[in-house]
Amino acid sequence: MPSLDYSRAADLSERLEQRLVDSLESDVTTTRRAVLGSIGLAGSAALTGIGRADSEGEHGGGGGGSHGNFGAVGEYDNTTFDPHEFLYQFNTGRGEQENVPQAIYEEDGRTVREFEFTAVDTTVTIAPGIEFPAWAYNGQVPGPTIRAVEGDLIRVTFENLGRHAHTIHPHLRNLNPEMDGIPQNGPGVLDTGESFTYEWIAQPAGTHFYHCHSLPLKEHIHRGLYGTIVIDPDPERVAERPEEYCNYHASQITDELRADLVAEAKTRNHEYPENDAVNEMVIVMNSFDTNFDGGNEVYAANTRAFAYGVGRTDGEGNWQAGETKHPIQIDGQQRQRIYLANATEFDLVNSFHTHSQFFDYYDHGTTLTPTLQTVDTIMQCQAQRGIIELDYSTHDPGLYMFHAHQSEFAELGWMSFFEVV
Ligand SMILES: [Cu+2]
Repeated sequence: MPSLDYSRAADLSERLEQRLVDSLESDVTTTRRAVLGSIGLAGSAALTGIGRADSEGEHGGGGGGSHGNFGAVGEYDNTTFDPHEFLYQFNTGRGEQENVPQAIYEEDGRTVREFEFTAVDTTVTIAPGIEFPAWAYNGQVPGPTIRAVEGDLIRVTFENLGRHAHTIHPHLRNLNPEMDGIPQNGPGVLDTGESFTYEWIAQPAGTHFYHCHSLPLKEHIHRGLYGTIVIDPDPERVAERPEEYCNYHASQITDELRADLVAEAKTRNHEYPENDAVNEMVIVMNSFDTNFDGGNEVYAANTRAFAYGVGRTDGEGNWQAGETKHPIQIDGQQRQRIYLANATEFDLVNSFHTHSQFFDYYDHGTTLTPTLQTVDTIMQCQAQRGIIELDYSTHDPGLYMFHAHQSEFAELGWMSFFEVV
């Protein structure tokens, strides 16, 4: 890819990141409006930024000039949460993630996928040097991605080790109100030290959301207590009841359509080899109110501002060892599937836009035929989610941007790239 100028892309990412970090550090009352208009803020006397745990003063030279202070912001120090690893961490009960104790076994003829969740108070790094005081499931934001097959039993043993009362509320078709994870039902909220075992039937197939339902709701969510539940369709059930997975009446289902739906279901089900051919990723759009004024200062895909932006490289797709900020590298010949959820608080909607490519979208992921075809932008309300399927097989290798098309969200961290190789 000799014609591609990776360093120019890196420069731009760094300028945006510099502006964001400078603004967060320079004034505790920074609002996102101030960040966006912050030319004059760069390099101003640094007050203590809220939530800034590490103040090593790595900002030499007084912040960004017109070309930014390249390298001054740089890489993330904290590697306990890696947004690149998070993309591919699906917890199915088989021990995928060290900090998520899990097991898979049969019980009364049903597959049980069991997980141990713990709510803790912690800090998460949202931009280089900027830490946010979070409440988190198993210490990470977003919380661990749970993955099950339609009809399985998901058993979550939940212990609250945080200083506030929490719950886990799943967006699933849940027949037992005791398991709904709200203050009014079942165990209600769990105080510090309390625990409860939630049991949910994995239904319907789709991309779902879970979050704490304690009050005030907006605070418990925006602090970080949320994650996704991916429910894979069961191809055998799809063969029996295809009309439940598409926008067709049972009388309109032909043998051909049925076969197509079953084939699609196999590509979505992690227990079928057909699924191996698809590159699957989880992206949670989230945001952070660093000064607790009820508006967000930082936006991200999977928590870290610009984590999928362009860092320094040799220009041939080889990122240097230890780099924590780089594009999502994908094989152009492989089908790409993104399980996308919106966990943004305070703003009504978030969005996902791809450059130079159009995609199919499955709203809530509950259908096997697209609910939107050939679009390059979708929006999601709070807690809305869906599946995006992308194909770059006809594209030249190189950098393809994707970002929120609320342009201010993009400038405040929610801007990313695929690197097609
Ligand atoms: Cu909570």
